[in-house]
Amino acid sequence: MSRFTFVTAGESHGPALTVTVSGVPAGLKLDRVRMNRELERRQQGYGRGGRMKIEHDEIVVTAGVRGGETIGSPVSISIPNADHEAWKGAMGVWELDATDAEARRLRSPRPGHVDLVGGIKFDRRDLRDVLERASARETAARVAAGAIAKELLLTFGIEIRSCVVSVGLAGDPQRAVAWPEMLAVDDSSPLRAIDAPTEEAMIAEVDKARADGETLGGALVVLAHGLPVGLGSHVQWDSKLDGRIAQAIMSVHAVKGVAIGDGIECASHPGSEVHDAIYFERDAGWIRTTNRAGGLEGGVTNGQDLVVRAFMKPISTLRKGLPSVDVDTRTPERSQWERSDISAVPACGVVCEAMLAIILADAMREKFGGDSIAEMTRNFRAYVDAARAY
Ligand code: EPS
Repeated sequence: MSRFTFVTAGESHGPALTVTVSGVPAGLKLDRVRMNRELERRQQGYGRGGRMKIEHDEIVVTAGVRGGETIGSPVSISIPNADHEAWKGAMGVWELDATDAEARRLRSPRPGHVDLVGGIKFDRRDLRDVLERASARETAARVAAGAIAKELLLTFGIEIRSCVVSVGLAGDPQRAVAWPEMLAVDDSSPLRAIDAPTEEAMIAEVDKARADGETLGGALVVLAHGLPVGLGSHVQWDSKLDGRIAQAIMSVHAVKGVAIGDGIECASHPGSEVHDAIYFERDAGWIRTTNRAGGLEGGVTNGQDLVVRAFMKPISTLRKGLPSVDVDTRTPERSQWERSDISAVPACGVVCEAMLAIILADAMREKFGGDSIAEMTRNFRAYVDAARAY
């Protein structure tokens, strides 16, 4: 199986998160430091909650890697939850402490979260059974899978980065971001914002939200750079890369909108202002001077930077709660608050990078196949040479 796919397991306060990635070719050298750095990036951001002070997420590889190199079998990674120690009574795998479990029971569902519908659907009276899996902690496992995808893409000179363009009312959700600007974003800045003055305004927004017991969403941009022409396909609905990317990004917790390139703005402009004119130059080959399409035409990469914009709603766990109902008594009750983030837009950006990396790694596997990196590289080079000669 040469497609790049993954499956995660794990509850937020259970023993560990795990992810199994299949379709990784043999011979891919993995950089453990770089992979752990991805997990660390996900934990950062002004406005994160107390949990991030407890966890120091690190990958424990349990399968598919030998001597730092993949061997073609599924790669399995676990990320232990340090906080499980404090939650053993309520989240033990084989035994529960009745008092602890009752104290940590979730009875008043959070509007906007899956608590209530998950409780009804899976017939769980303790909504914690739903909360635990729905928590955005699961994204640590996705970032681990994404880290493998990034390692694979890097072998072919493809890089992925993200930045935050708005938090609450600060910044501009539609701000265009070009690759050189993206490279200038300070990865260790509080919100990984596109520019410093906007970042200050974003920090002020988070402070105000904290004081008000509120939460905030925002918008982020993810770019992929160095892609070949021809990933994805126009011939069938589910092979179109834009659709696959939208699904992957939309599946990230709290993301409620996805756009490729100028996808939202172009709806209100005439065609001549939306499409990217095509030129041919002897040395450069097929080129464009604009990238409003965001690197995809007909669901196929055109060699320009892939531009994905994601819009995140405010996290539904508010300190001041929201109108809800106690599922036992069915009487009005504020939704339960437990430790959460005020805003997590930069972390969401890291998760979106991972999801985009996974979709692109899958598209690369689909196009170039091979069981080893060497074989995949031979196929890649032959195709790139042929495409250049077109
Ligand atoms: C998160 C871990 C969680 C939350 C957050 C993200 O840990 P805890 O519930 O122990 O505080 O901080 O989850 C949510 C925002 C959510 O809605 O569940 C993480 O590792 O990213």
